[in-house]
Amino acid sequence: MKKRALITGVTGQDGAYLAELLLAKGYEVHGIKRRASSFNTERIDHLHHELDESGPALTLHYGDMTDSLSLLRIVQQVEPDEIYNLAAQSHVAVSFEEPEYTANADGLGTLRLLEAIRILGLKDSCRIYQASTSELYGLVRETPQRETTPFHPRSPYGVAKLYAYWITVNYREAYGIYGCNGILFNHESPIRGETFVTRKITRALARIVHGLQKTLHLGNLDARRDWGHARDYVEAQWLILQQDQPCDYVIATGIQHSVREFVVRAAHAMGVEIVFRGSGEDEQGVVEAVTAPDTPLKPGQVVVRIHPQYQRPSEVGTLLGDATLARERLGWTPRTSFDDLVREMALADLALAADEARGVVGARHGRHLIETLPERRR
Ligand code: NDP
Ligand code: GDR
Repeated sequence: MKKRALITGVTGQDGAYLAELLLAKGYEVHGIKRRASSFNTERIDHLHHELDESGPALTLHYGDMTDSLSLLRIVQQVEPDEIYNLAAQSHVAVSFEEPEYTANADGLGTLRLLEAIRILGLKDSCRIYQASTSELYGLVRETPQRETTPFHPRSPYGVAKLYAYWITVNYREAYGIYGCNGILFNHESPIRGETFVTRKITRALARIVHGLQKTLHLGNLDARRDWGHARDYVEAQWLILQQDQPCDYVIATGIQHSVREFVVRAAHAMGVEIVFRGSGEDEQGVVEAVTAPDTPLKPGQVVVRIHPQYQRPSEVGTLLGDATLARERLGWTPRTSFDDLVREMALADLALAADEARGVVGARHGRHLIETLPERRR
């Protein structure tokens, strides 16, 4: 019997990598997508459209984390062995502008799924993974952060995720539901959303190199993050649900870099040279990047400007995780180094910008994933 998994947020970065991983492991995979006025399945189209002998590799259901009835119907219909709750309004800065929606989707959405499991009598057959986050730590009380570090979220997003964290723990304690939190630190990839800082940097620099964009505007260059690769992190999500006992785990690399360092590494991977001028604190500060004189890439000057629009009302200045528990109990360690992550993102976005410059329009997100799929699914 194939195991059945339900992924909320399957159209997002992690959803796409996780769907691919579970399909490769032989799961029957179902995903929830929401109705949109334009296509929103770009990252998973290569999985969704492919057929094997037993039907579509990935089955999609319309639903929304703010709509209890749709969630109840889908959980009843699919009867999953494992639910991965990845759906969320996941942008920290946006959560300051849409705090109520963020609380509803990210906080109450988790409650709705847990209630569906309970009401439908699936508590002994269905395990649930909750996509918790290092944003719970916010104003850090201990470095590095581990499972026992006190929480102090700094955004409506962080606060909504705090509710989701605790309601998962509560349903585990109150009803014996197998529910686990993965407290994941930032993880990125070539299919990362384009408004998160890493992808914003690689997209913009690549477009600048190809003459498609002039300037990159950024906020706090001195923010420090523990960045890993999404491909490695979805493996941890799966491992977390395979243990005898449910538990909560920090997933991180244990290495920290600043946004400024990310810019420099990405520029280096693209053969352009960054010259910093101005300070991160100075809103008028200007950072200039000049293409190296010997580079075959388009010569000229690249300007990175610090813009107050990208500063947050309350910032999380530094995050650094300690994933010792995950290493000891799950046997999980990150495989991708920071340099390899940056290089992979930089090269993918250079290729994308080159296509754009040539006027090629196509399935942008799915492309690199397809390359990692087994032959039969291509
Ligand atoms: P993305 O923003 O790439 O994906 C979010 C997904 O949630 C998308 O599929 C989105 O759909 C869906 N979604 C948003 N709102 C709703 C809703 N109301 N109903 C149904 N679906 C909805 O996030 P990631 O893949 O990067 O992250 C996955 C999860 O992990 C999120 O919960 C995030 O908060 C959390 N997380 C992420 C980390 C990271 O560094 N990436 C670190 C720690 C936690 P659509 O495509 O239509 O927008
Ligand atoms: P984060 O990721 O807030 O950590 O949340 P993001 O990439 O948005 O920001 C990281 C840091 O970079 C600073 N920054 C900028 N950020 C953005 N988006 N745009 C800019 O122009 C910019 N300039 C500087 C930010 O201030 C911040 O300090 C991500 C999301 O995936 C969450 O869902 C997840 O829970 C956490 O990671 C862990």
